[in-house]
Amino acid sequence: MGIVDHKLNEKIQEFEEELKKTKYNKRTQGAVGLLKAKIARLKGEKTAKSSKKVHAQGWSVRKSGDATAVLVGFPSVGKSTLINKITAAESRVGHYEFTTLEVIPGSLEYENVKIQIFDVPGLIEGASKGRGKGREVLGAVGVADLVILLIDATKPQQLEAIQNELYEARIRINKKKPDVRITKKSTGGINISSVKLTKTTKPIIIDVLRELKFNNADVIFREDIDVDELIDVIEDNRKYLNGLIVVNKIDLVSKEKLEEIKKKIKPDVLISAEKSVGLEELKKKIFDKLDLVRIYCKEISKPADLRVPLVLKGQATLRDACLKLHKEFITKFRFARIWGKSVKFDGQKILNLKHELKDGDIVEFHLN
Ligand SMILES: Nc1nc2c(ncn2[C@@H]2O[C@H](COP(=O)(O)OP(=O)(O)OP(=O)(O)O)[C@@H](O)[C@H]2O)c(=O)[nH]1
Ligand SMILES: [Mg+2]
Repeated sequence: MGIVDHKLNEKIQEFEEELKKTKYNKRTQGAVGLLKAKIARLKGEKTAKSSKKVHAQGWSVRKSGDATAVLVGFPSVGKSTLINKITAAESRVGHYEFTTLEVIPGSLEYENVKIQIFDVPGLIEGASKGRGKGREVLGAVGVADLVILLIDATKPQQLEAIQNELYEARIRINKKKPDVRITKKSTGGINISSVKLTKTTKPIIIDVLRELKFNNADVIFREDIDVDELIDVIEDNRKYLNGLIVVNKIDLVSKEKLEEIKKKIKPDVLISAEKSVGLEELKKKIFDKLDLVRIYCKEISKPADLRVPLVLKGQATLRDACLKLHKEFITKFRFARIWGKSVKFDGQKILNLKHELKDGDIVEFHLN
């Protein structure tokens, strides 16, 4: 570590300690906001310095299939046991920690969709600062569409620790990107137009923007956000990913303990990978949470093959479908006839490529 890195780290630590000591209330919220902005700025400087290094150490992870999920959890929570059960992967399982040392991909076929699943080494506290294989694991998490947070039923406190590491690694789980637009300008100061703000104030926003080198900007808040979310928007390098909270090894705890866990961390699914309990429910939840749109293409006056969907993600349009099929489809597109939930009646003619498709739609393309 160079001398500059060292100084940066010291400064960051100093501010973080001050932040911890400061009680949050109306009177201190301005100081808290500014401290958070300062920490964000210093961390940004640090990353800019080390990003080259990190890149060279990263694994190359090849994505395949229709969507990718990654299993994240502390060492020995049963990630490899689980991937071996729900995919054809053969990842080593051990009773000791750090059995898995690289990314092991597996493939889960569900409802005619191919879901790639990554088994990765265990994450530990400090991972976001590079401890263990932290940076590499978090890098693999960043390319996934879904993060499966695997927690050991005998150690439910693991959830908070993992969420912290992901947060520090700029990954936001089950959150939408805030609807705030910042446009940088060369002069004119800071102009804010906004809905009613209840979690912060305009003077604080201005302080934070200035600290992060936005001295002239138009800022439009279309939703009520707090200072942390504001910093996320300003820095514009956060990843917003879907997440599932899964508790494993439920065979090791009593019914009462399990009820306690349910109340405390509100998991999406409870499983025992080793005893094959809850695995079908888990597969369904993975599929649902990926929010995929399956489209079935048909040729004119022929039925569609309902076994082979074209799989799109999230809010997919006809344009997205064209792009996935062949780039020429965009220029040659005349209209489509659609059967399914996205249209009012069967075989409706759609001319607009921006038309949003729904899961299960059957699409007949008419091209030039
Ligand atoms: N009782 C019980 N043991 C389990 C369960 N799932 C996994 N194990 C055991 O937990 C230990 C660790 O399992 P692994 O699958 O290697 O864990 P991992 O998360 O891949 O660990 P690392 O690769 O080291 O991060 C093994 O001894 C497994 O047999 C479960 O559902 N119940
Ligand atoms: Mg493993």
